[in-house]
Amino acid sequence: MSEIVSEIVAATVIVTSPGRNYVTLKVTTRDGVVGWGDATLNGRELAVAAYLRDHVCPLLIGRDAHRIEDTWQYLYKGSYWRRGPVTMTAIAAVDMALWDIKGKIAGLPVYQLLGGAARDGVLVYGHASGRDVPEMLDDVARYLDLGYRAVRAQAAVPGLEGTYGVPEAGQSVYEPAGSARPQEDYWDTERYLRFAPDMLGAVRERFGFGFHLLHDVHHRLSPNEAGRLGRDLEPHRLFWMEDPTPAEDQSAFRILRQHTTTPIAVGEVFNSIWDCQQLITERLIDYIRTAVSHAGGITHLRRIFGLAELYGVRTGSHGAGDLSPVSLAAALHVDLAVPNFGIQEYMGHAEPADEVFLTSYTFSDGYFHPGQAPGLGVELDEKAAAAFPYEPRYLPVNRRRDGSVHDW
Ligand code: CS2
Ligand code: MG
Repeated sequence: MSEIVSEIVAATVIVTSPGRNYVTLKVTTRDGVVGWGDATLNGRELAVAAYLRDHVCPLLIGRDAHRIEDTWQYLYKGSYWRRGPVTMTAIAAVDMALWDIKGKIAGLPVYQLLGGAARDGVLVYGHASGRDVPEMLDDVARYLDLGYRAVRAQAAVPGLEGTYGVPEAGQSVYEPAGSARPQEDYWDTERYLRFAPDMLGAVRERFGFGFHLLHDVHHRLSPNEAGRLGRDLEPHRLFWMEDPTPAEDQSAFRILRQHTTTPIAVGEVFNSIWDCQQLITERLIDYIRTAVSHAGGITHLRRIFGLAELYGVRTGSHGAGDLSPVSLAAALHVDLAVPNFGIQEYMGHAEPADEVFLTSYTFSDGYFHPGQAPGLGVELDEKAAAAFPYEPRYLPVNRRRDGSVHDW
């Protein structure tokens, strides 16, 4: 039996809602070293909190915090019921916390444990949006003035209430999980397909081609409709068209890929390498967007990105506001170290979050850096967290004009 170098003596789950709900795992070793892991699954937060509290935390006590791979295998294979967003988000939180501890004990930022920096900074893209095209264009201008070199553009589709990606009036950061029961949005594909090319064309018309322009379709088209959109977007030279179709239908991308050269990015709803294996090995996508908090943590994300590198697929990690600052920090450490980095999403977090999560990452001239703090570089203030109790919040549901449910 191998010696326990750094014994885990406590593992607790903190649910807090500074601007939105977050679930955070705290792992403590006998020497008092604390590691943090993000366990937030938007709209299903308490499922992960319970999975951790009832089925994972008790099993961590007495384990060696240094044995990250063994713990990952123990939790993944030991549960028998593999994969899925709840299980893999729980495993991700443990994984992040153990990498945080390992870095703190070594006195090194986690990216140094992953092979060191492969680049000077992490290119990020911001979220420009508007309730109409002029408002969206002004928001793009704001991001460019802030020094962003890549901007995602989303605007409300005329005639559709509650278009994805557009904050409510007064919302500083778009928060889709805004109500105690799912808000019911109305969707019309034809309206969207007529509107999106002109909307994105207006961005190029006003600002030119000197920066990366991205757009999120958010899972809503058929492969043929997505091929039509991709072709209509080709003159606008997008950096990527994101989630054009429901991501789980991997073979559908063979159809889409034949219709357009607009780059494709998929993966934020995936939680394992098996969810994207076909997309990567058949080169059906250009960017893989798996998130450190939903795809098994740093350990599994490195496997996914390693497979992607073999096939010329670059990374484009999910970084929405419902991934906590702990996730953003973990993603930045991986982004800095991987050879096939593409871009990192940065949506930002609603103000009160910075009262709870004390971060070390920095932004300059369009690039983030995770910083030199040992571990992940984020600490959670438990006293501050206690001031923001959990509130039930659900993501919206999309319906077509005939009332049937569509992809949101
Ligand atoms: C979006 C996300 O950021 C994105 O690319 O797809 O905002 C997504 O809608 C949320 O993470 C869902 O919780
Ligand atoms: Mg998305």
